[in-house]
Amino acid sequence: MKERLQELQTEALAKVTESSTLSDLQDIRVAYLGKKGPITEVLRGMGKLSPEERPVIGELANKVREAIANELDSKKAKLEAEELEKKLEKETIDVTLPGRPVQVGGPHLLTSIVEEIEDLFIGMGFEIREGPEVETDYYNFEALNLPKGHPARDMQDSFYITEELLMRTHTSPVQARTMGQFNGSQPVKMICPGKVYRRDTDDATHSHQFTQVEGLYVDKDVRMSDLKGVLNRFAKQMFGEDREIRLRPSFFPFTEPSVEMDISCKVCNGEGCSVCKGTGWIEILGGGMVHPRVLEMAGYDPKEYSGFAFGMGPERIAMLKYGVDDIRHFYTNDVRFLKQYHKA
Ligand code: 2NL
Repeated sequence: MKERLQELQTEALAKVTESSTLSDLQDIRVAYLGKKGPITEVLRGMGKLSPEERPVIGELANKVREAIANELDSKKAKLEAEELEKKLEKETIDVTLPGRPVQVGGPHLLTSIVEEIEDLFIGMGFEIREGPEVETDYYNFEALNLPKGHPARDMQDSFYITEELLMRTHTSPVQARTMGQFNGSQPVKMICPGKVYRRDTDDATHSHQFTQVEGLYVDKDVRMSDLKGVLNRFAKQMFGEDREIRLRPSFFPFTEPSVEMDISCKVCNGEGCSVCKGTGWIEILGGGMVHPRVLEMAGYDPKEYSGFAFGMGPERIAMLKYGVDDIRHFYTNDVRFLKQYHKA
């Protein structure tokens, strides 16, 4: 029996040495130390031994069991350590590799232009005011001297929501609302930037949604020369101190008299070229003296108060300033277009 136990130990230890996986080890453990294993079998047969032999064999069996278990444990620890080492090696991170570039966004060209216009007029004492894009028929048309039946109110030209509600076609209703709030009690000096909507077919120069910045200055004794001075400062700050402006007579239902402002063409210096279509001048915006009926409807006495107003399209300003040839570039969001205008 002694020899049998010794044999078992030698055999088991040899197998442990040969084993190379954790599941091999588990198989060996079950085979030698399990309930149906040879050592258990030896111990079970101890009843047949003499009382002198029993403790000797018992002790030996326990030693053999312990020796095999120890060997299994230390081999297990060794295999686990090796496995961990392999895993760590596979997961190694090279911290010296250069980082992946991160795409950083920036303000949209249109946002930058609108902010530039805002800053410029804030510098001349104008306040910024915003209002709803869904407007009532009254503030969008009626209050601006565009009574029912006026050709500019054609259903075909505006996005109507109901008979009384539509997407605003200009930002002037924000100004009509502001004047109405003050109701003739104080001067108004404001600009209102924002989105406007018209039922146009999109092409290089038209977009069904575009941007407008309108300005309004109502006070006692405001004159056309004030309008000219403010617009002259705007044009020079926006397009360069070397630019000249001129005002031409025009027509808008909400101003009387009405004007359009041109700036001298920088491309040809007034000589005439393809950009200015041979005239030496480029149209920038429209404006005029607020129509007395518009003042009256908002609660301002036209005998006491006068005012000027103007409106411009920031897309057009940006197109002229940066040579953008298609208004749709502002709304299709091609990064190759957008990233050209990031300062940072
Ligand atoms: C243009 C011309 C204009 C106005 C806008 C205005 C507003 C009020 C009263 C009177 Cl509350 N006028 N706005 C006046 C003249 C021209 O815009 O070409 N815009 C792109």
